[in-house]
Amino acid sequence: MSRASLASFAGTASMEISRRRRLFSVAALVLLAISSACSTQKPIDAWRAMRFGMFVHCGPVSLAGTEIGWSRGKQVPKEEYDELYRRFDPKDFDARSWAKLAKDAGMRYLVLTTKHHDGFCLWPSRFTDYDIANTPFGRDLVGELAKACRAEGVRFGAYYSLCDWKHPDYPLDSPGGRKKKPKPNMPRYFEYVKAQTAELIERYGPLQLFWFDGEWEAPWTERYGRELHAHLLQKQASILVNNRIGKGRKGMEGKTKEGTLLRGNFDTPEQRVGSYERERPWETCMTICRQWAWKPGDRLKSLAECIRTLVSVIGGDGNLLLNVGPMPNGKIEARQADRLRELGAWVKRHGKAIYGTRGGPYRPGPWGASTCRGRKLWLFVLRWPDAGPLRLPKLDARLVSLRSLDGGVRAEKTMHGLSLMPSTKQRRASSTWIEMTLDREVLPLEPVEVRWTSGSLAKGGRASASNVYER
Ligand code: FHN
Repeated sequence: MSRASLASFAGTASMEISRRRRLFSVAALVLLAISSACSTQKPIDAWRAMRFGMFVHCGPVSLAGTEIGWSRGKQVPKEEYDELYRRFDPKDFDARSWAKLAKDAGMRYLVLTTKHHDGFCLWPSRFTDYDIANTPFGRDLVGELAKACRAEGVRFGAYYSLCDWKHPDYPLDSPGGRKKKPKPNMPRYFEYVKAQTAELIERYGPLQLFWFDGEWEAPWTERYGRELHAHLLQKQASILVNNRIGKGRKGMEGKTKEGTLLRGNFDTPEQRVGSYERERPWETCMTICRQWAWKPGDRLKSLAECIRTLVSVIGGDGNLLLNVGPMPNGKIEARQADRLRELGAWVKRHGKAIYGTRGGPYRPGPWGASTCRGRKLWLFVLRWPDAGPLRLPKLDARLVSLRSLDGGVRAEKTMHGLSLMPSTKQRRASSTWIEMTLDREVLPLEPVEVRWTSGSLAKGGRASASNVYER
């Protein structure tokens, strides 16, 4: 190669190197910006963006196949229930497989019952002998699962019951406290709660959250809640807590109204889809079967039920915490695991319309639900009218484009908004996914009801006024 061409080759090469260096530094700056944006995201916003988690109700009660806590002194005599731990040996427990199942299900966080109302502790606690260290299993189930979740990139949270029907210092010995303990000492029990929750953070933290429960019973007070919250924030400033740390939760609707009572970071509707709410974070907790803990032959929710629940919850701007109850051998029952993997495949396909989205602006209803992010708006049509189109009311925005990602839908702009007409085949589909692009950010738009007429007129049934779906 001549000197001249060598020089020009070298010149080109050095230009190429500096071009790559420039590209690399731009890429590095972009990554830095993304990572700093993520790291500056508030914990509650990061949690809400995850939208979907796994709840796990686990304990020696799985040997009886009855409900955790609640069956103590009912289906299972207290003395027998309190001795189950001596036989508790989940030999096939594999923390990594639980964490991987959560991930395969599309669940971005996992909440484990570290201590339920029965008082048994799934970790070797310095403050009690009624714990996993004193079972044939002997291993630190909480520690192994926290580690496995970290390895799988699944955030880990601890369910902890504030009531404890076994602990001698907690005044009540059963739901509603039919009988009192002989020498209760609630102030000392409160110290035990503080010590154990601090122990869970120190041993397994940083935890994403504490999922408190059992607050409804008389011995727990707002004052205890406030003191416990301050105590935990001192241990871990980023810790999230649900509204059950205080006394304001209204039943299974799970909301703590704005006011003087301690609300924690999110509300907790239980075994139901929470009402549409975008101001206050909330999470529906629900069983994939009927029982929270393991029950042989329990009824398992269908895939369609799981999808409808997930869509309706995130469409209402909530998170879904879907519960499994592991078997006494430590495995999650194959049919529950299969259902979760089926659900995971659906979630994976629809992920861009789930993770990091907000609910609305079309409010959820029998028709389905919607989510949004930026100028994108996604519809999940879960049930078309029996005949005719689904009519969507006007939004205060211009529709730039619409794509039916499952096909089979014809869209028409009308003076009232949008008319979506499915093909015969699509009308029977369990879910139809449609992506819309608007001319502006979607989140600020005023939410609207979708007037959904089941089309019973088509069957000559009684005239059904259009059903505005009230949550
Ligand atoms: O009594 C518990 C029940 O066992 C379960 O843990 C649910 C989950 O949130 N919470 C309580 C019932 O409200």
